[in-house]
Amino acid sequence: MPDITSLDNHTRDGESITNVYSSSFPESSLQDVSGPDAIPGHPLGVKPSGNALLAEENLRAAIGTFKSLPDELISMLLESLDGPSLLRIGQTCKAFYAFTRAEDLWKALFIGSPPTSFTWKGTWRSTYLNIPPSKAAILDCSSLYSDALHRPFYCAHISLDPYVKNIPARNQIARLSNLSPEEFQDKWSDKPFILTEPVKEWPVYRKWTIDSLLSQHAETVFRAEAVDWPFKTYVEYMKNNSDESPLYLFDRAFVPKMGLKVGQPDEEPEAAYWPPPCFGEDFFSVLGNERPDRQWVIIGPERSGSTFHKDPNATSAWNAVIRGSKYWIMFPSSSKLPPPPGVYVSDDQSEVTSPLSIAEWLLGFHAEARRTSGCIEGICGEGEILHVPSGWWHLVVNIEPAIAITQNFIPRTHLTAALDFLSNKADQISGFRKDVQNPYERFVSNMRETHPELLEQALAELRKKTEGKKRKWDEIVHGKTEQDGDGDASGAGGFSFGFGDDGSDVEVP
Ligand SMILES: O=C(O)CCC(=O)C(=O)O
Ligand SMILES: [Fe+2]
Repeated sequence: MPDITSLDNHTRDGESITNVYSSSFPESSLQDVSGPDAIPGHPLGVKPSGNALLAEENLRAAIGTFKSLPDELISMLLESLDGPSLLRIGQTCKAFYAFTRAEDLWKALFIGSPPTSFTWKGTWRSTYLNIPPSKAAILDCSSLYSDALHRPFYCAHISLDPYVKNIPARNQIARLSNLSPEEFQDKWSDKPFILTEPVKEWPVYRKWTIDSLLSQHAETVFRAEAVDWPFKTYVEYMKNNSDESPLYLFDRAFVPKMGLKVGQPDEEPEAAYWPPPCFGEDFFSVLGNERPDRQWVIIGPERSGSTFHKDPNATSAWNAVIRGSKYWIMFPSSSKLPPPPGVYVSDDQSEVTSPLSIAEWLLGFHAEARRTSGCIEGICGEGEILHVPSGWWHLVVNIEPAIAITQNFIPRTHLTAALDFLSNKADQISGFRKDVQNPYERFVSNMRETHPELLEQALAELRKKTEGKKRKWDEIVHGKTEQDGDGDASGAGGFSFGFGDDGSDVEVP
């Protein structure tokens, strides 16, 4: 880590400022600045851009030639600087000081060259520069007006209540005490639901708290997005950060790392937890130790969570909350349905683009999503487990600090979807070890040995689906070509035609 502390030797001279929100946030999202959920003033006093209209002074005037660039571009240019350069440019004027205080810049520097040993100090900047929090300068930048600088701070402090409360009855996720394997297979494998009983039987439900994990695993290194930190460091981070998108601990190797035993209690008396029997078999287990990643421990502070995605390899999943609670918002998907509001998908569905943070999505799209048909919402509380059916979109946010275990699986009813994915979306397959070549062929060959009849049924279903889509394609292409009267249905003349939907489940030749 560079020794650049001396460049940050300013004195604290900020004061708390009541914010006036610009028109870039929807009115419904404005917070009552005097209520219990009041958003604190920006630490440097930066205000939203709209305030510049009536301001007498504007610190931006001092940035010279850079004045002609939008704030977002200035921030992007700063991303190419190293720590000492950021500190130097931050000393040229208050406006650049505020720009160079953006936490994302320091987070990227930290992740790009992680120090071998460090103590979390409440911000990425203080941690990277190794500055005691009391020594970090706070200049008064209250005459600087920038949505780009203010928005991440605002998003890190909005109350989640308006989004997670008052869920309309029509959207409420089903809540059941438990299910039998038959009920799951016959009625529930395509629907999200919450079970309130099974997790309460697990030893980890009785034993795990952040403190109990800390006492046993303080030095155990877990993966949290791009970093591998000892648990004690992650807990320091969890308890003291103001990130818009808090770093999320998501570790797929927690079972061996924590020395856990997993299995049904009649077979494994020392099991720490077991998949609820209602979910039935997981056909990926035919791959033995060549199966893709399947289970994760997930730990994060309030506001951490997962932006919209579908689970890998067309698997279904369960997600069990051991401590805390999670708000879920989910949508079914099909080639005929658009993705959820504010989510954009490439034609082959390989790339999903949604606003950068969960808070920004909630501010901008939640109201529309709640009105959209198919929307399912719910809160999965401590000791409850939620089912995510194969192919469903979901966004999840922790309403309080949470510990969860999740597991992905292929149930009988989604075997065809998994075969379809593995054979037709080979470029999107994920979670397999690099040395596992051609997962589709391996899966089919192991299924043929262990479950030949089921495999034949699923492959026949897949062929039927593929032929149906091909027929539809031919009808549309031929119909269009005949109507156009050019007489050439081969398409060789450069005529190209798309369904215009978000991508079919089966590639059409
Ligand atoms: O608990 C969460 O954040 C949800 C995790 C999730 O969706 C996943 O593991 O796929
Ligand atoms: Fe997921």
